[in-house]
Amino acid sequence: MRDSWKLAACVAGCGALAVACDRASAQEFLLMNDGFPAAGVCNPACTGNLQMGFEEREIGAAAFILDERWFPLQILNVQILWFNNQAGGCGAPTNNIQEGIFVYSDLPQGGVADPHLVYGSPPIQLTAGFLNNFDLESENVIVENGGVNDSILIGMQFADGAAPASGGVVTDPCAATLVTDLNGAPNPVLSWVKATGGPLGPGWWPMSAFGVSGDIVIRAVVAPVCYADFDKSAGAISLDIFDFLAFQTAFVSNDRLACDCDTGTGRGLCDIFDFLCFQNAFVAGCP
Ligand SMILES: [Ca+2]
Ligand SMILES: [Ca+2]
Ligand SMILES: [Ca+2]
Repeated sequence: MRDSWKLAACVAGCGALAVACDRASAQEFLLMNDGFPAAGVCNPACTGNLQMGFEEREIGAAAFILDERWFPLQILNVQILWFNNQAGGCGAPTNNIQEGIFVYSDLPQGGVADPHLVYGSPPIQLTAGFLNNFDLESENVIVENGGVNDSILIGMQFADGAAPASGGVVTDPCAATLVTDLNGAPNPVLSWVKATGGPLGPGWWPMSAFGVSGDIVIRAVVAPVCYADFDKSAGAISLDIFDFLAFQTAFVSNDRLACDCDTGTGRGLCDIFDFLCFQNAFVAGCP
């Protein structure tokens, strides 16, 4: 990534995406750092920054900082906002096939070394203007643990960016690219670039190091492999009274993992249905 050559653009109608939440066997959670509407419906418009500085082979990634209760977890869907400067007179972009989606456990530790790689997809086909949804459920992508930071990192690698690796300048101003939001970034380690070169040199860098203040719009739908296992002290995947107590503690503190067990009354709302949901999950047991 050469610079944060940014272009404010209308990303209207950035996809009407329904997230499936009704699987009987697992609790699913949408992980997102960005400030776009969760359902991806922008009415009348969403605005973001097109990050045009990506070069071939570079990766833009979102990190999700969790805690040990979430693991092991399965990545069910990855969602990527992909857009070009249509508001500036560009037609449909021609660079809609990119290298792939990569899932890592833990955060980058600095330098060129990747965090532990969990999954890499084949090349992906994107559609500009939409929050592209990639269903990975059949790929059985399991993150056993989140490393020392209890985190996952999900990136898209460019095969065809707006800035070719040889030049370092934007040669295709109508190329589609990854988007960041405009309402700031609460945490500088949530959005990352794996650079091949540029002013900071090759390696993993927070996007803020390039002057980007927003959050990258890459999201994931995940499901803990054993949702009810809130207390890990008895060893991996074992259910006992301590899981009930840990759930109770989490519920009282409005913890998301507890209070989004049931989202029938809305996300982030803690009520009796979450208790019932937990009870059902506990009784259903673990794989
Ligand atoms: Ca933000
Ligand atoms: Ca347990
Ligand atoms: Ca709830």
